[in-house]
Amino acid sequence: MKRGRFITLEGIEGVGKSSNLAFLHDTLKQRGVDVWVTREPGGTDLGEEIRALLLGHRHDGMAHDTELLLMFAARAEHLGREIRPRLASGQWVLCDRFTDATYAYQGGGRGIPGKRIAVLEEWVQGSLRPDMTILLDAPLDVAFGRVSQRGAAQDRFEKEKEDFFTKVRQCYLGRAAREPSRIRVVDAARSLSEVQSDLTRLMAGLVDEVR
Ligand code: Z5A
Repeated sequence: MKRGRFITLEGIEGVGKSSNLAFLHDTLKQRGVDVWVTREPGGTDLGEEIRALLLGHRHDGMAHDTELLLMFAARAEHLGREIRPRLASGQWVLCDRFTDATYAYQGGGRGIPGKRIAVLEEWVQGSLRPDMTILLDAPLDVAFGRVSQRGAAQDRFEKEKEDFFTKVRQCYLGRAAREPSRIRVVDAARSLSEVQSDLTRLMAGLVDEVR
């Protein structure tokens, strides 16, 4: 049995992750791929409880290390209960955010050294890394302009200042420059149909690789 492919979707808020997750799912299904869609933090009962702690405002002053450890606690549960068994059974997994988000938000945004994040990455994931990461990238004003039209209440991360998201975006782009074959940058400032034609091409390449 061939191991399934592990695809992750990344970017700052408002770049269109949620909008394009359903599109990626449909595109893969149309090509005959059995794919499970999930998100981080979350994806399990315990992971969703941890997500509520991380995104809600009950613990607004949470220490940066606590935030980092909770991200990886949720990830350990997600990997152990869902992601690894599904990949091993041949199912593909499409995940809204994964460890690149930890490097970008807790590393770039909060300032935790990448080396410390790498220790946890190694501990929780071993050698498991996404086969492909799609980084939806857009300037802050474009992404935030879209979010502001949504008018929903802001979570603990969304409350951060512009400078925080500038560092998050720079960190994502720096990682993509260092790992261009895994992290594929898609210009998300364009229209949804232009973004989705790039996504279709990327998925077609991935499906062709395994056939
Ligand atoms: N986090 C972390 O810190 N460390 C970690 O390790 C992990 C996560 C795993 C989870 O939030 C938070 O957890 C996240 C980082 C942190 N916080 N932040 N910020 P999330 O991923 O669940 O939610 P989000 O990032 O805040 O996502 P979002 O606000 O829902 O944004 P989005 O999914 O990227 O955007 P969207 O909802 O698809 O699109 C926004 C609007 O734009 C919507 O009205 C669309 O119709 C519209 N849109 C989308 N694309 C286009 C285009 N191309 N043109 C025009 N309009 C568009």
